[in-house]
Amino acid sequence: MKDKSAIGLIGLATMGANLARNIANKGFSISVFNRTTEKTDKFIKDFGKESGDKLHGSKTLKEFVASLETPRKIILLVKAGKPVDDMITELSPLLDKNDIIIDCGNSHFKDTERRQKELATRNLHFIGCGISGGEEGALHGPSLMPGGDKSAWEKIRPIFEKIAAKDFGGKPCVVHLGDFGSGHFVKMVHNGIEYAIMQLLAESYDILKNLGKFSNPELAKIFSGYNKNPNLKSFLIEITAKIFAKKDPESSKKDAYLIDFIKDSAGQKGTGKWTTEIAHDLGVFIPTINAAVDARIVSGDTKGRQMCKVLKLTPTAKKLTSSGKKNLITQLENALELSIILCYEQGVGLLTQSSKEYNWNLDLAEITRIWQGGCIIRSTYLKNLTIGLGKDKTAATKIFKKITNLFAGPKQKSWRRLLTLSLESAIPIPAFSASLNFYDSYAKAHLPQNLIQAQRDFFGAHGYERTDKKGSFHTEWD
Ligand code: NBP
Repeated sequence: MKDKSAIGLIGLATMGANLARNIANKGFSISVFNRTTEKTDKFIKDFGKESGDKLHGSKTLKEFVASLETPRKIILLVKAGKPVDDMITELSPLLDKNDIIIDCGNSHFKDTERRQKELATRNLHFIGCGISGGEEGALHGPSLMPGGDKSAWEKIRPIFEKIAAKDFGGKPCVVHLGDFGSGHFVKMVHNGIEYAIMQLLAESYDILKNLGKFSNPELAKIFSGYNKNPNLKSFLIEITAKIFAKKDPESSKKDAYLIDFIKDSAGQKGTGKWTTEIAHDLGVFIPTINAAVDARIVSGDTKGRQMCKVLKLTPTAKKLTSSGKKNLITQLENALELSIILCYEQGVGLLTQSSKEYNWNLDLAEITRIWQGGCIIRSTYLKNLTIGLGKDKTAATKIFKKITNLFAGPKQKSWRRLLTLSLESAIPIPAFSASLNFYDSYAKAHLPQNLIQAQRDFFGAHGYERTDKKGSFHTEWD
């Protein structure tokens, strides 16, 4: 290797390998290293020639570090948690003042803050950068959510802006979000929203399949139709339609669809759980995200579900007529539209509160803008949200009115009707119910928590506030 590489990357699993190829394909020279050397060798054998001579493999960390331009810029894409700390411990003694480590894994934002502070004591810069888009995004253009050291960001900016996806206006889906763990926090909230939308789509599938009795090819058509609605058009609905059309490659039967052979217990890695934990800590109401995390938990409780097979279900819904089936498709589209809008709303609520709590000064319009391309929750609705959260107050008010009107109209009626029908059919709809509860809780002038306050004062003398006078009051209730 004659010249030193512009950037380095450690961790050649799905994300790292594809991001390294993306960087090289965009014309930047990059050195790569992986703990297991065979993976590096295979990667260089498979893709070393893909972008001319831009990709270089290193067998040792020392060789890797020596191959980089200074200040060195090193992306980590290793498993989140202890592997990130282990890697930093091994790597940092080999680095020089002002070198930059960028953790692009799904790290917890508090770990990112700790790592940035520790490395700063050794004059090393640290950036915690969320990445979304899966393997395809990493290869062709992900949404990147960096937070941390601003001066270090300026040094990696030209590369990151080139490799990122583009928003609807053609700008790169990357921007420096704030200090410390802000980037990883924004990625965590992105994943929370992703959990909620995926759960709403899973419930839609259950309703259409078990209440509407639609076949897989019909489901593919229905979801493709939903994807024409400008408020629903999104990556997740697009792939959902494709999933129902996929034949089972293992089956000899011609009309066997893969979806019917997949176990019904979903996994989770932690970002969803972290989102619910932090929302409770900060006192932010994100019921659809919470419901989605719970739904994955119950789906994974295969033992408990097996034991509960003795429980009897007594659905009361009638079989749908053909016009009932047609109505169901529309009712579901309306319910999905409103419920998904509220998933984004809950995420934005959590970001707003975290920004205040941690002094990040997050630009919400910019966050929703960088989610417009490359990431898993990309959708055309985000265009509205970016305007609604932007600095042009007239445009924001117009969008806000448009969205509020959407909720006030007949779509709300069909949302309620759909939920009733699903409950009467014994179809669990935790995310749909949570979304409607979110709406009703904010829209209602009075909540019944006056009773909770009275109960707390009754048994614990906690006091209560009155609606007609200022101050705290206590009553001897008994
Ligand atoms: P994984 O999360 O599966 O991690 C595998 C990589 O970590 C391999 O390169 C492995 O090296 C390395 N590694 C491990 Br495990 N322990 C290590 C250690 N102690 N020291 C050094 N290297 C170690 O890979 P991934 O799915 O590509 O994800 C990478 C990061 O990106 C994760 O934080 C993930 O949560 C995040 N992310 C993933 C996706 C996705 O769609 N997969 C999307 C967005 C973000 P080895 O080859 O020697 O075992």
